Amino acid sequence: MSESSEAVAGSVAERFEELYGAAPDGVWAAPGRVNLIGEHTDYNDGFVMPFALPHTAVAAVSRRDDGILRLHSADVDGPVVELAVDALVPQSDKRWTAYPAGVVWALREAGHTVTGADVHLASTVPAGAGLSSSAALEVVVALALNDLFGLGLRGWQLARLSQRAENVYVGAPVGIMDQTASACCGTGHALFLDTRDLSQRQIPFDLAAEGMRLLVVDTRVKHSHSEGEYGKRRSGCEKGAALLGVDALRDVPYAELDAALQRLGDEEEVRRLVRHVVTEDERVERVVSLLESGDTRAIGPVLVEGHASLRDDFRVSCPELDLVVETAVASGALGARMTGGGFGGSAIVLAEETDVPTITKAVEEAFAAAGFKTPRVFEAVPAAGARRVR
Ligand code: GAF
Repeated sequence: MSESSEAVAGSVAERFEELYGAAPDGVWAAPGRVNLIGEHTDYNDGFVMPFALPHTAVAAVSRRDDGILRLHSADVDGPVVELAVDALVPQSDKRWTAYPAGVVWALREAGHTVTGADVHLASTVPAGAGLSSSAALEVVVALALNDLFGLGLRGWQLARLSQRAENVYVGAPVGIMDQTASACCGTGHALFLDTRDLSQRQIPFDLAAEGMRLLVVDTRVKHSHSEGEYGKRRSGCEKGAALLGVDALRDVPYAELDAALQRLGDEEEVRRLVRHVVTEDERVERVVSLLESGDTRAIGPVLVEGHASLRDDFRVSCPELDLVVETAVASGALGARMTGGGFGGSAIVLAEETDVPTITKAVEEAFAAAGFKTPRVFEAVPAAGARRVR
């Protein structure tokens, strides 16, 4: 478990003062996430169900009114980077600074008055682990600027602007899930989100009370969304929607999936993508109703089904993620699946509390036997969304 954001706020503020010569106006935190179910559905206007991790990006920030944006990160070697807010150009920056600078750009592009800032960031969200470290960076900066410039934007609006920063400024074609999770999740709950209109419902998700645990297994295979495979899946889904004459794959009813697949004829790849998205939306709805009826253990097989669909139809898994799922299930887990975009990153495992040591050991041994890097395993309990901590 990482140190709480409230506990690190003091040292982040001190470092800010060393760097910039005065105490920050405030300190904010925004979490990473795991997604319980609903993968690659968000850019198809579908359903997702993430929850926030205790790991956060923490930002000490002061407002400036001279058009200068100064950025520093505790997690990246290098000096303070200084930029002019009116000279920010999409896709001109390939460094980490593109995430916070992209948020400033997106706010200004949307007509909000943001006249500069000094920012020092420190994050405990593992980077490249499929746990939304980038979204946490974006959302924490968006929230700080929202407060400091009195913009009055709601969580979902900050999520939309952060997504725009990532899509246009950074150049990664991601959906809206990660930013909304970071901005809107709540302690002890998973967020059932309709990505079409961002309507949401907080679903109580307290596994400990029922004698269960949710493990995150970071395979330590790094992934990145600006690389081509994510974008190819997204375009394939858009092609499927166009061929079927719908706005988004969300509009293909589950009951009409077979007929839709037939209409796609010999478009084999598009058929697989469509099948994943339509069945995955149905799985999210099934998980919501199981959780709401108190049948939590029964979500396990749905998670495993979701993994098979991501592996075989959507083809975004990798040998390490498959090995976590196979090994965890073979050693008694209730369910397991990859989480996030895939191509590396993390898997989640739902297990009885008493089975956690056996499952963890089995996964570690299987990784060693396969010659894979030692995975990082930790327990995830739904934590708070973005907030001011100081
Ligand atoms: C990544 C993206 F950022 C999300 O928008 C989502 O598409 C996810 O992959 C897959 O569900 O995390």
